[in-house]
Amino acid sequence: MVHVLETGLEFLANENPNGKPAVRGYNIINGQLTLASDGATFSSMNPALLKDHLGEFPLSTKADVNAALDAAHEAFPGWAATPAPTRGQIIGNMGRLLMDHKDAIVALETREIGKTLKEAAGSVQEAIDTCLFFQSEGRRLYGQTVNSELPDKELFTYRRPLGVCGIINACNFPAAVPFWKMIPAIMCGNTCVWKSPQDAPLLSFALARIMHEAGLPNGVINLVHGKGSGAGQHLVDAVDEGRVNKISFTGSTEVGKMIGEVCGRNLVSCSLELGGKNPLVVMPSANLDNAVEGAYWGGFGTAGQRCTSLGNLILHEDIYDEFMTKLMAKVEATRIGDSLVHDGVLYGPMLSEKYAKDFLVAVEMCKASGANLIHGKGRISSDNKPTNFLSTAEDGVYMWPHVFTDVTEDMECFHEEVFGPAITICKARDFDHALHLANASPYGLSSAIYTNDRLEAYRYKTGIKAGMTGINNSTTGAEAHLPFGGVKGSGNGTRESGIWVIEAYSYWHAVNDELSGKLQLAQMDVEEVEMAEADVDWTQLA
Ligand code: UN1
Repeated sequence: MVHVLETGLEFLANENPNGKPAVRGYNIINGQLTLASDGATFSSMNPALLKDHLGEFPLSTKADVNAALDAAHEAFPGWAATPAPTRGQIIGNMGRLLMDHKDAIVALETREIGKTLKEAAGSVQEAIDTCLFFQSEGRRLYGQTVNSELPDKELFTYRRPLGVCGIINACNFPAAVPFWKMIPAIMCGNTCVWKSPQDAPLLSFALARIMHEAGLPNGVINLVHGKGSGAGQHLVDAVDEGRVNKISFTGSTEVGKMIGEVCGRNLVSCSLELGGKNPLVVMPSANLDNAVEGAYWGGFGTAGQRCTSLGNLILHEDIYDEFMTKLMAKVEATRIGDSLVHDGVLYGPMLSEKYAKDFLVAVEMCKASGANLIHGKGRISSDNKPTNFLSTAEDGVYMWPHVFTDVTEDMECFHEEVFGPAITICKARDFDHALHLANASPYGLSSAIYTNDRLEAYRYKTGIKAGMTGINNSTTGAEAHLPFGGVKGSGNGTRESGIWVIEAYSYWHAVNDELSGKLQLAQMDVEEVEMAEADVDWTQLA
């Protein structure tokens, strides 16, 4: 076993059509490169060029996850005792290294999950922003001094780390989201076992190496690759075994509920960022061109594979026809392809074959719901492709943009998240109806309204039940220093990002220091203040 920084990259012999190498990927446990205990591996493939093999990665076993947990437990006391400003300095180094390597990391993200270069750059920038924010948070991590009700006694509060955190993220924001989780976790003094997303192991491996290069001590972040149902499940099972003090998960509502149950029965804290069916309302006073831009981007940017992507588009009946004409002109002209090869594409392939398969099932569900499919024909192929499809269809997993109209509240597709390039459109009679529809799905992650009526905007932001709301903006676009998360089926109320996330990775420790040299009992030995008698009749002044 060698330390992660003592080696270069190890390349495999196979030849890829784009001339790019495939690597031997490793877990990183206690700073060491390790394979799966039984030697099993899985492949990472480029979804825009399915013959492009990025590498082979360990299919981690229970023993591997346990080894990672051992390392995280061992590293915990030393890391928790490291001054928070020093922890912050290492995090700052991570941000600076990411800036140095940004172009390569961005291209790698695009190669591994097919996001456009522009969007991959956004995701990597969000990771950088998170590092720069938490670098200085290491110099704060404030507690309070609190006045005691007794003399010669001081009260204090301190933030303490929770211990070993299990980190499980989805592959759609493979740089931003794990950094949202692990950077505040380690800033607070926790250590982590990170189960990388099955469809983004190489990017995760690169990021974990950069973290070590930044000065991260061994064992503070331990990376294990594998499947959600394999290594991910082993990590969750370890909660039942008393070996995990926190789980942070981004993924489906179904899996999130299972994790919440396991954590709940063990009284272990969990952060859950789950699905969404994000509504966007357009009212007659809106700037329609601007609203069309926002809806189009929210629905089809990232091939609709953000948890903040537009779900239900709710159009006021007075602007419905005009809006639809403008929207469909854009949808029909959508440029789709591999952004490593073509400029100006709105979206690339699905994140992987698995996401493509699930998306096609969801499209069938929308049809079966009774929604009216006015645009979109499933998977793109050479003889079934939209006008501005730029790549060779069979090279990757590409989907048409899909538009469903005449969607009503009683339909399954109104309530179910469709993770991919599809929007479901409803008509609203008036503002109250639009707000009702916006609140009627089981989710509450993001939401948006386009209006130039200030009272409507006010009523929307006070009436909507969602973790995030855009006014005259699309449903996406969270920033690294604002709280990110949802309510209802979108999560358990915990937040990522900004100062708010610190609550998720620390607990408050109240300390009292009795200086009087005697036992003074709170509530009981507190001197009572008598009120004085005064004889003024204030009614004389009235
Ligand atoms: C996600 O899809 O899990 O606001 C995260 C946004 C991004 C983050 C999305 N900044 O869409």
